[in-house]
Amino acid sequence: MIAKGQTRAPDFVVGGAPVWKAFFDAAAQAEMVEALRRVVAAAPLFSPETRWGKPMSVGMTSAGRYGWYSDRSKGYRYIDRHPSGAPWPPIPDPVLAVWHAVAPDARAPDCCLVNVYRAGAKMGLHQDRDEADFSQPVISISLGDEGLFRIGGTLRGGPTQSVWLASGDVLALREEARLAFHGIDRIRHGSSALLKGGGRINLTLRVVD
Ligand code: MD3
Ligand code: FE
Repeated sequence: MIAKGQTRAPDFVVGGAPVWKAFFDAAAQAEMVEALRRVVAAAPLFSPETRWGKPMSVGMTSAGRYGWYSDRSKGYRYIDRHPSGAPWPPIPDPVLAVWHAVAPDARAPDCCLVNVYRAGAKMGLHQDRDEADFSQPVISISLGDEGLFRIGGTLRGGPTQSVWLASGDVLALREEARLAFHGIDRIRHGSSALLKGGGRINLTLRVVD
């Protein structure tokens, strides 16, 4: 469990984004996975379609007032209900605790996007710009198998840096990193024992409005 107001200096910075390695321990990671099982039971994973009609390889759902969604007809956006019509479940407390620990001055997040990477899943380089206020950070939490994260600048095609993100790692995207191009090139399937059958979960906490 993360104490509110717990602070720790980041371990390093990549592409302007501070990284905290193993911000929380294996017991806290398992607690978070249990909370996420309840989120997925209320709001089942789906594979959004890109703007071009191709299903993404990452399974997704959300918690909070808004969830991220995409389909061929309307493209990328936030919606206030799961595609089934059910309300999004609340953001679990242990997840909120991480936000308040690393972004104490930010507004409360209103979306926790849950990305599930099974063997072979990846996410191409993109910017996150469907939110209204880029002065608010995005906080990323990694769970399970390691993922190779790539981050560049605010222009597509510029130089990039890569770093492996492991279970319990936390990343803050703010200031110049908030609009950086970023993605996940590959997963080291089976590198963590946290999730039965392997896989990687990434949570991103966002202020949408
Ligand atoms: C840099 N997720 O959900 S987390 C995403 O691991 C997303 O699932 C990846 O990119 C994942 O949009 C990367 C790191 C991350 C998250 C949000 C960012 C980096 C970011 C927002 C702005 C800049
Ligand atoms: Fe992103």
